[in-house]
Amino acid sequence: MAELAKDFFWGGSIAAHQLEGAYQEGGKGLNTMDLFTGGAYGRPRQITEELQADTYYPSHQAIDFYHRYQEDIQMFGDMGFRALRISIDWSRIFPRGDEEEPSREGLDYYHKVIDELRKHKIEPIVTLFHFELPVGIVRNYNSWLSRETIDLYLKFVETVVGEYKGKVNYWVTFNEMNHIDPQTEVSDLFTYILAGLEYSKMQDKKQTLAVLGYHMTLASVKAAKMIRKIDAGNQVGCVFGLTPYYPKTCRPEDMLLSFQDTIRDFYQIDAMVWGEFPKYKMFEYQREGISLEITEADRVAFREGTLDFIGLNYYASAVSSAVKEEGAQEAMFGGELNPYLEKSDWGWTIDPIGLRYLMNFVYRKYQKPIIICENGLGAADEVSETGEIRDDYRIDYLGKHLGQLKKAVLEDGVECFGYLMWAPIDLVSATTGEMKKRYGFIYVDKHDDGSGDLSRKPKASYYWYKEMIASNGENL
Ligand code: BGP
Repeated sequence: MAELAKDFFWGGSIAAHQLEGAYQEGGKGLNTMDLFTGGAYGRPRQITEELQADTYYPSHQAIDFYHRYQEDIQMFGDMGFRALRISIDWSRIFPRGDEEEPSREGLDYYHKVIDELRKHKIEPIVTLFHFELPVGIVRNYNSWLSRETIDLYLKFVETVVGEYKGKVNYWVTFNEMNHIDPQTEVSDLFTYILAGLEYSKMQDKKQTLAVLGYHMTLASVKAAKMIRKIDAGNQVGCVFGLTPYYPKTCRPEDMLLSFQDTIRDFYQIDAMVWGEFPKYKMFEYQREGISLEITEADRVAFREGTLDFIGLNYYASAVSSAVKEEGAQEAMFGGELNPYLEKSDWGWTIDPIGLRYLMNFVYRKYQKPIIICENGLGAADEVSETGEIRDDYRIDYLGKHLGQLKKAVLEDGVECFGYLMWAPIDLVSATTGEMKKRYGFIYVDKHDDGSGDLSRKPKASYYWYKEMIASNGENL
């Protein structure tokens, strides 16, 4: 049987606000995630306008990667990682978002992280926006609702891409902007993490979401052109968090709805791959009374800023049912739960075949190289009395998903150049703010009540993934 490429990017994915901590060190400004409190499954995180005393903000210390990156990267290196997706926190480089000059301290910090990765022969894949939006940009420029924010983002992009030229070859413009869409009844969660704005407080919701989504898409295509201009060897991608929807029955209405639910999150990818903001989306906006300002310069930007690769974050599938039946259970982020599938303790469906389906769907649509940028299982791991962490359920989850990835590549011909597991080390959950929802191969002694000595320890899955990489997926 054919094999995966010898240089397949096995590795993991992390995001600054979920693990760095040190929120007031190195000249860092406040970003929106620093104002997001802890929550739990069924208890949403709260957004505070200012920092409040006696309130727990998980990002402030997180797992202190800021000071411990050497130890952590050493462990990733020992596992044989070939790539690590990190994010650069915008508020470490431009603390308020609109300074004339970037912070030297911030730039130097990421030099150290990137150098450390290179030392261990780990390819850095750098995300330029993984929800770390300087608070000053929300307060003074109305977040992504203004075009000034696009310019500030481009200045940040130009600064960091220029700074790390020759050291970083893979850039990701945005993480999961697709959660912004006027058709989606989004919660405060997604509009807050992407734009620092609360959905429930928006005046004209559909119009606001459309403008946010459009401006972020435009920022991405402009950045893509800029990144390649700085170094023609740079590869530019954008990462999308996608959910395949299955029809509940073969009723044509269910089939149509499942298509609509799945494809809803694709308009930005269409724009970034086809080089034009989609006509069908403009048609929808017209029908909905939404107006967008699209200039001639925008049109040129779309044509010139297409993607080199597509990053996929995949966690779960869902079910579309045109007829609401009694007893049907709602899935976490839309649609219904699939009665044929198990779910995690946080209610996320576990569907390995969904990964193969999604990879095929995306590849057949665009025929662009794909990289899996996130996939993993959040679970409440326990340390046994003898000090081990036996996360066999995670090994089972990852083994099954990787088995499907292999089929997508080797049987279906999907061009996929890497798998970056979320998250190789326990860190703060984006949706709930918990430490209890652990994803890592590496256990971190940190708990939601603030206790723990932050020590690191390999789990059973650590050794499993290491062996899997050594065999280049042979043993799956
Ligand atoms: C994705 C985000 C990540 C990550 C992941 C898991 O949407 O890109 O930042 O957190 O979801 O979600 P959670 O941490 O809420 O379990």
